[in-house]
Amino acid sequence: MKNLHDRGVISRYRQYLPVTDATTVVSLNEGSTPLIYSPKLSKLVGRGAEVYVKYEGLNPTGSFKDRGMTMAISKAVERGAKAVICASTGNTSAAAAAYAARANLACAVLLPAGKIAAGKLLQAFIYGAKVVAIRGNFDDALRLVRELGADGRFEIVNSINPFRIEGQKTASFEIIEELGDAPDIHILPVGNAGNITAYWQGYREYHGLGKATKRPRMTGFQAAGSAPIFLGHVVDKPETVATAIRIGNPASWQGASDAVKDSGGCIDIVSDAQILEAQRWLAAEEGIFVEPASAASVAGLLKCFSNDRCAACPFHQYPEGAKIVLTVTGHGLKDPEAPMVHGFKALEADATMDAVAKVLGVSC
Ligand code: AN7
Repeated sequence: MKNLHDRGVISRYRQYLPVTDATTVVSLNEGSTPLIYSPKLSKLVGRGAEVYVKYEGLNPTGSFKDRGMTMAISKAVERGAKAVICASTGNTSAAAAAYAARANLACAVLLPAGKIAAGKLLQAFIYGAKVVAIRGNFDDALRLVRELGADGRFEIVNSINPFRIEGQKTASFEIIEELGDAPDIHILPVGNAGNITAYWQGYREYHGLGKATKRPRMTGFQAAGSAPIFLGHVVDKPETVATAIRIGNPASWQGASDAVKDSGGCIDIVSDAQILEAQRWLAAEEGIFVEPASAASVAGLLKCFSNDRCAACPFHQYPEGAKIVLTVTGHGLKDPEAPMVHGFKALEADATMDAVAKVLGVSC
């Protein structure tokens, strides 16, 4: 039978992942996402720099979570699990529900009530998960998931499951293969901090194998109202328009701190206004539509070239011709509401050439 999984991250990177012949691969052909050159961001950085956007919104469920979920669900099947569970700000639940559906596993998702973008909530429903809206935030939901998963009835597929991190590190492999080396600086949004931990692991592994001559400075951006790592303390009531990263007590806090410290990077913050403006800018200037949390990467890079950059900003000193990669983690269509702050409105016209020409400001 044709191997339907021959394009997923497990089949592509099998030798670097903890899978065996006993692992039944559950895949939707995730990964291999485009690394898109950004002329305008490259110009902003100057000095011959090349800036690339790793467009993770083009994964099967529209976010980077699919890379980790193919691993977590494949391993859950291998271990004989019958049901999986996760807490989520939306994207993890979408991915868990999809991969669980494919593997015939039951899936329960605990979501902060009223704080999930419309597209993500719809995904959990349509893929057939049991959706529980928690009267609390993501951190409350994750605490409950840890308790519910403790006795083995459910396999936890949050990023506290180490297989998730293993799968997500494959994004670094792809970047190194595509650029021929690691970039100098890598920028990404930070919420529960699993992804920055995973990228750093991937970069270290490929560097250790001689596939890269260097490792990038890992630079993470949190939303200003949900910035526990930046502030150095838990945030009890996290708030941000970027609901995906509305997290006050990240599970992989230590991993993020290590990545930043070991790589000479930093964790900084961007405001909701900066996030929404960067989201619009990336769509309107480069044709790349990402969700608000993902735009934190772009807002972060723009901040690095403003008067407001942080003391540890890697752009205080960077080499000529530097290569910079920004991960944009999720697709813009997941959250059709947040960008409407811009007040987009159609021009209206009667169905005549004259009327259309008039609103377009052209003559016919
Ligand atoms: C689009 O889905 O935590 O720092 O439960 O959906 O690895 O948490 C999502 C996180 C960035 C932050 N961008 O990544 C969840 C969840 C998007 C996201 C992040 C998330 P981590």
